[in-house]
Amino acid sequence: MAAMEPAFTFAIGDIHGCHRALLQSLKQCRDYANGQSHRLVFIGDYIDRGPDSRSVIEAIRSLEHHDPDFVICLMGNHEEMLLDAIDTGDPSHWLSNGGAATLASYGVRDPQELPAGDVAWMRSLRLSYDDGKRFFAHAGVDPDLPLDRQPKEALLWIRDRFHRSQADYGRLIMHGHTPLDHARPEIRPNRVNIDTACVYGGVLTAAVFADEAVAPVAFLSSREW
Ligand SMILES: [Mn+2]
Repeated sequence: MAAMEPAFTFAIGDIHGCHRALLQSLKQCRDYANGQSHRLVFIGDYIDRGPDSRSVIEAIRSLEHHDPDFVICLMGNHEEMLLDAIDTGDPSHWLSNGGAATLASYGVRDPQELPAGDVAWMRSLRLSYDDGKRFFAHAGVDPDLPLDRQPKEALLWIRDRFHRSQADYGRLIMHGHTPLDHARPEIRPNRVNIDTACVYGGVLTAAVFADEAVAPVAFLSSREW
């Protein structure tokens, strides 16, 4: 039997090792839900650049472990870069995109030394999530393809062609991946970008969904420092 629809869904943007902002954001979500059922959808990019990727992974895995039906964890392109570093033996691309901060948070010098459990968890992450009203993916979607035939490359990496598109997908696309300047999410008729650049001095955003409305009914934001 499918799990009952929760009263609220919270979609949380790119975290990038900002553990303190994540804890604040989770508290804001709990306070907003005020004891009512809620689902958490993490948009990916848990690691890299910020101060404590290891604790971010630990916190999110713990949430998922305790409530697997109501915690949805998407893969980001940074998780893919880490996995590629391990699989190819060449970490240069990952390291040039903030991977060193992740290694430091684990106290290791080589991606091969990362804990097997955390690496397996990253491999297990889903690429998208469709709740019937919204389609969640880290970077967005290829506007020329149906939602059920999206390539991994688009879901994890796409930018301009998706950002420019005014296509009606039949779902509101919820995404991150491209950091925004003004610490405010970008709201368009067909998509909402919630990467408010936490790790660059912005905020971590949680979009709130409730009732029958397709669009977010609120945004909660928290800062790292
Ligand atoms: Mn990102």
